[in-house]
Amino acid sequence: MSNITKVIARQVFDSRGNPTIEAEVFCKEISSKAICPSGASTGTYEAHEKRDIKNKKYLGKSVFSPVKIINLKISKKLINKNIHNQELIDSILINLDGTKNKVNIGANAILAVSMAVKKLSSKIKKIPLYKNFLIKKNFKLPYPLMNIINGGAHSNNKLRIQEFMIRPDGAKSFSEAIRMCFLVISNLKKIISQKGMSVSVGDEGGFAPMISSNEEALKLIVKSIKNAGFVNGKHISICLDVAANELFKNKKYSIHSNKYINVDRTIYQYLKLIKKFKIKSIEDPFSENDWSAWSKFNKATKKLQLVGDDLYVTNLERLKKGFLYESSNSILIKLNQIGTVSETLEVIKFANNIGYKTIISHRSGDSEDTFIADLAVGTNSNQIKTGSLSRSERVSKYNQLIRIEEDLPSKANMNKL
Ligand code: 2PG
Ligand code: MG
Repeated sequence: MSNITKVIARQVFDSRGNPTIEAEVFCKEISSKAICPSGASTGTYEAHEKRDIKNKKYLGKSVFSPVKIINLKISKKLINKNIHNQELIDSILINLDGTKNKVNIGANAILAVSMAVKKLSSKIKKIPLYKNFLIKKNFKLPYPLMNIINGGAHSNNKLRIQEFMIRPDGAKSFSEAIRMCFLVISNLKKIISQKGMSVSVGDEGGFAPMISSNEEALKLIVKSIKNAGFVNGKHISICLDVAANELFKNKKYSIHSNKYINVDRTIYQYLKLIKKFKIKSIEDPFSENDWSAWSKFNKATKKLQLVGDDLYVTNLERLKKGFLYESSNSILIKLNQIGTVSETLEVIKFANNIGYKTIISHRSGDSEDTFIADLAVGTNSNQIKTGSLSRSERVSKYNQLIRIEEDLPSKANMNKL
């Protein structure tokens, strides 16, 4: 009953309308499916996303070749393997590929299968997915980091910072956290439309008004927090993802304006912004290879949550380096940056051991798959970043967390920030 009998895959589409992979794993007539997400502002050290670059019919974006690899090669290797033995299955997938960055089979093919295996294992055990990870009891819910203004590579406005987020620090339950975000977002929508700007949304569901200054975006958020009846920095905190890889040239950064300035001046500008807008968390303030800038900034900002995304790419070796250099105090976790569930869990365990916070994250190209909601609860992660309260591929993760909250015994169950 718990041995794999079949693995199949198909090309489906993500929230940006690009092709992606859905894998389906079977134990006799029972099956589970999983869809691989895809990023836009990707780190250089991420595992490889395999596409049919020569197939002009889909502008080089189709995934028929990795789908074929699943149908023909992976399926053969996994038949008769015990569905509950995730580590063995993941190591078979890793070895079948045989490269460091999973360039042969593609991390997208491997991950879709790896997640489907995890899902089917919990289905056969008849337990919810969140109970099939690291934590076995005393489950807590993560704080949502909601990206309410989209810029950078996720929109076509001129905002340099990619994500302007809110985190409802004052919430005592997950449903209360969502209510607080809902109120801020509703007020933000009102303010933006009163200014005569469009309230259409970017890739992650946040508004993407045609503004160009970071400060202008931050002022809109501060006002919407106030209009919602909350205090910025107390009930709601402002958090950023700069995605600085995109704003880096010749050792200089163009984060605060379109002028490129050096690291020291960039840090000085950050410190001013943090103070003025009570910013609590910044992700990727510097580029993925600028380790010394990260360490300098970490020393200069003791209380700030400093999050490595493109810096670590959910990779154990890079996290160890960051720990050595004291580069940050938190790590963003994205399954498809590394490519298997087991490797992701290993990185989370290591982060826990060194006292780093873990933030589970979506990708800007995502799907109806809600795997990461369960992953956040099952690994006791403090936070989850999965866009705004719009676009179903974002809201589906929040809705899944609402269901998990209902499933848990007590309502006062938020994780510690
Ligand atoms: C990020 C992510 C998700 P992308 O930079 O953190 O918000 O974006 O998936 O485009 O890398
Ligand atoms: Mg990021």
